[in-house]
Amino acid sequence: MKKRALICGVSGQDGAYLSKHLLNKGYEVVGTSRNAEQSAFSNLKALGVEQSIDTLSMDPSDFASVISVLKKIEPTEIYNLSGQSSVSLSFSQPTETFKSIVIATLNILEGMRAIDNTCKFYNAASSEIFGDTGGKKANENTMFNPLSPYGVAKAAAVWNVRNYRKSYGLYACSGILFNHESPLRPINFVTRKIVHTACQIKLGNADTLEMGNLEIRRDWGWAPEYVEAMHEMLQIESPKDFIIATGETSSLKDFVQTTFEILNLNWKEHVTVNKKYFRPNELLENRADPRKAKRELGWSARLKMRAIIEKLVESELQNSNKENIDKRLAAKG
Ligand code: GDR
Repeated sequence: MKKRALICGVSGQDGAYLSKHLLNKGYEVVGTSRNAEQSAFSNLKALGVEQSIDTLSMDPSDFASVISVLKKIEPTEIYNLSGQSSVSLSFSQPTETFKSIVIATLNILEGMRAIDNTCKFYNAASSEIFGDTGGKKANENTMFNPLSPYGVAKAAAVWNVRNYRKSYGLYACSGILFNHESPLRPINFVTRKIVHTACQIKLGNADTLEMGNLEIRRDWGWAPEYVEAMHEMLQIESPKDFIIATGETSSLKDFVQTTFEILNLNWKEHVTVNKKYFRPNELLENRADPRKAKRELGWSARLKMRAIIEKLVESELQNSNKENIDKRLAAKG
C-alpha cells in the first residue's frame, strides 16, 4: 500500500524539500497551510512539486480543524512543520508563537489518539530549546534552557511529544534541528540576508550590509539534507528524539567574511553593525553532537558552511540574472 504523508505547514522551506523527498520515495503527499486557497506555495513551485501534491487548509491550533483533516486524509505519517518560525519575531508575538507551536502539537497528538493511534508523528523541534551551550556540545540528554519565547514553546512541545509517547505508546518523536539553510529561506533569516545583500553589492545594486550581533556562533547545515533525517526518524522500530546538525560551529563573522570572499569582495568595506537587529536576549553560541543520528539513522550532514555558502551564492546570482532578464523583457513589452 502506498504510504500517505501529511505535512502540516507545507509552504515553508522544510515543507517544500520534504514534499520533494517523499514524492521521490513514492509517497502520496498531502500538505496543509492555514489558508491554502490564498497561499501562493512559491517554495513548492520553485522545486517543481506543487502539481504533485494535494494541498488543503488546516489551522493546527484549532482542534476541530485538525480532526477533520485527519479523518479525511488518514495519513500513515504526519510531519508537523507548522508554527511561527522566527526567533526574533517571537519576542514581539509571544502568545501567537506559543499557540502556534504548543497548542498545535497537542492538537495533533490528541487527534492521533482520537482517530488513529498507529500513525507515526514527527515534530519539528529546534536547537533553541538548549539556549547557550557555550563550549559544550548538546546531545539528546542535554537539559533545556531556552532564551526566547520561541525556544520556550519548542521546549514545551518536545516535552508534550515525550509525554504522549510514554503515556499512550504513540509513535511520536522530535527532530532537534540546528540551523539549516537553503535558497528558499526568506530574507528575514540571517544567511539569506547576507548572501542576497552581498550579491547585490557585487552586482552594483547595493553598497552596505547592515547586521546585528556578528559574534554569535551557530551550527549551519543544508536544509535538503535535514528533511532526509526527518523521514528516517519515522522508519526505525521505536520512536526517539534526535539531534540533527553538522557538528561544526562557526561565528556569524566567519559566515559574512566567507560570503564576501567567495564574491571577491572585502567585507570590511561594506558591513556595518546596527543595534536594532540585536535581540532582547541573545543566544550567543550553540554546539551540537549529532552522533546518535549517525549511529541509529545512518544520517550525517554532508555539506558544511563553506560549501553551503557557495551553493547559496550560486543560486542567488542565477536568480538575480533571471530577474534582470525578466525585467528587460518586460520593459521591451
Ligand atoms: P535563528 O536564525 O534565530 O538562529 O533561528 P536567524 O537566521 O534569524 O538568526 C541567526 C543569528 O544571527 C543573528 N543576527 C541576525 N539575524 C537576523 N535574522 N538578521 C540580522 O541582521 C542579524 N544579525 C545578526 C541573530 O541574532 C541570531 O543569533 C533559526 C530558525 O530557522 C528557527 O526556526 C530554528 O528553530 C533555528 O534556526 C534553529
